[in-house]
This record gives sequence, C-alpha cells and structure tokens, in this order.
Amino acid sequence: MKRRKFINALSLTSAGVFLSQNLFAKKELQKDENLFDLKDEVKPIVISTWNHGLEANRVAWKVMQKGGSSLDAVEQGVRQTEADPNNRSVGLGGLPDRDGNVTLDACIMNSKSQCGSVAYLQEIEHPISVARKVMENTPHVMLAGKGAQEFALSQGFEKKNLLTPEAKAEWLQWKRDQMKKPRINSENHDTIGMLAIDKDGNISGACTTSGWAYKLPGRVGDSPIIGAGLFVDGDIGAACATGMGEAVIRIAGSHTVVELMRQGHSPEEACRLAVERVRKKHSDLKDLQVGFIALNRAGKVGGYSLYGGFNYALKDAENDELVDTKYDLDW
Ligand code: SD4
Repeated sequence: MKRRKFINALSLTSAGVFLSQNLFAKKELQKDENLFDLKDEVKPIVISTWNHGLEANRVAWKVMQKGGSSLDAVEQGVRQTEADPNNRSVGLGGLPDRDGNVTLDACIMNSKSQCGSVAYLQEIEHPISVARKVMENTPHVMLAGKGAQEFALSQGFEKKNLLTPEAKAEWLQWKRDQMKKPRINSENHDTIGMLAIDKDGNISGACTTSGWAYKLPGRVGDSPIIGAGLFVDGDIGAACATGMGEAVIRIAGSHTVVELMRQGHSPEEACRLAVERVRKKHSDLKDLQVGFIALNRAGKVGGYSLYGGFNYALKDAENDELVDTKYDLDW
C-alpha cells in the first residue's frame, strides 16, 4: 500500500473506531439510565447469604439507622456471625481443615473500589476487621497466612483458639467416618456474604468464612478473592458468592455478576446467568452448589443458585425476611 493510501486508510479506521466508541459510550449511558432509574431516592437495604444473615442484617441495619456508612454496617453485621460459636462455617466455631486447623478467609470492599482481604488466617476471631485494616492501613489488598496473622497482632487483635469443643468433636467424627466428602449446602453451609447500600447511595460488601470443611491444608477459597467471592462497583452495584469456591473462582463469579448488571440485567438475572456460566464450565455438577446474591445501585436485589436450598436474608425499612432463591437443579 502506498504511504498516502495507508495514512488515509489508517485515519478512516481511527475515525471509525472513534465513532463506534462514542456510539458505544452513548448506548451504555442510555442503558444505565434505563436500568437504574434513580429519580427516586435510594432506600437503604442490606442483604446477606443464608439464614444466619437475619441476625447479621439486624446488626448492620442498626449501624445504618444510627447514620453509619454501609461499610461500617457490613463489617459490624458479619462480625456478629464470626463471633457465633454455633456457626460451623464462619469465624469462631468454624470447622477446621483436615489437620484440625481453623483457617479463615475474608474480604471487604466499598463503592470507591477500595478493598482489603485476608486468606488462610488463623487464631483471629474477626478476619473481616483485619481485612478492613489491610484496606485502610496498608498499600496492599491481600495478606495471607503467617503475615496476615502478624499484621493482625500488630493492629491490636488478639490470638484465640477458634476450634470449639463441638467443632473439634465433629472433626474427629469425620476422621472416624473415613473422611467422607462433606456436601456444601447441607452439611457445610456456609459463608456469610453481605451487601448494603446506605442513605447516601454508598454500596459496600463483606464476605467471611472458614471455607470448605476438612479442606486440604493451605486451601484458599473464593471468599477472600476480590472479584470471586465479592465485588463492588459504585457505578453499578455489588455481588457476593457462596458455595464451592473453586467453581466461583473459575468464572470470577462476583465480578461476572456485576458486569452482567452493567450490561442491563436485573440482579436476579445477572446471578442466574453467572450460575449458567458455572454450569457450562463444569462437566460434573454433582454436589457443586454455588449461589450468588446481588444489589444494584438503585437498591434492587436478587439471587440465584445452581441447586435448591439457598436463601438470603433481606432487611430494609419494611422487611426483615428470608428469601428463597430460584435455582436450576434439585439435589
Ligand atoms: C469456600 N465459598 O471457601 C466458600 C464456602 C462456602 O458454601 O461458601 N460454602 O469455597
């Protein structure tokens, strides 16, 4: 191609790209305006996974009622679950790995895309608060293992034995049962993921778990991974995940849900499409439970799971309830 022709072709192509980019931007904007009708004031709402979310939501709600931010609300909300010794999958009382060590994963994120996370943290009761300290007091997003524990101690957290006698007894029984694989959702539920929007329209999310019971030592799930277990985009909304973390990581689950909302899908439909993607990427769906919940910036919420039995707790000025999600498969 002669030089002039090449330059002309180039400028035509660039003009085309510029034009289509502009059209695209316009289309995106129109879509957003349709999707998020923000003419009405956004009403605060908090949702969280599973029935332990009911209590946690009430704590979060009180924080927002007193004028606290959604970030404070989700942190305080899930701390309630972390401190509950009767909960076998979060914080104190969580079931250990196959060697009997309780190892915790957690992360937190806000509307400004600020986030913090801890993985494989041991002997600290409130990983969510350590994750928040990582976000606020370090230049990093994620700390793991011994370093995460040392950081927690340096921030004033105290060591505590998290393996309660009851959880220890269950672990020993599991060993006697020849290490059968626990089924997520019926024997091993579950992570608490919480999403909230406050009166100022700020969205935040938190996710905390002791992970897959009797996992291989060193295993880290989706829950501390920004984009997998939790994702927040202040322009769009937020999502979090529960279930088989490996499957959630493979599709960057929570980020996928938020991107689907960006494309114009409702929270429930975005969660359903993410579940569909998990189905497409796995040939063996046996015992592969995953569930997502989502909240958009207009305060609309939804959820969806692969198998039945998943629910989320919802709290706003009028409601305090457990919502069963739609799902694809029966157990
Ligand atoms: C994990 N997603 O560690 C967590 C566990 C969970 O339902 O949510 N179980 O894989």
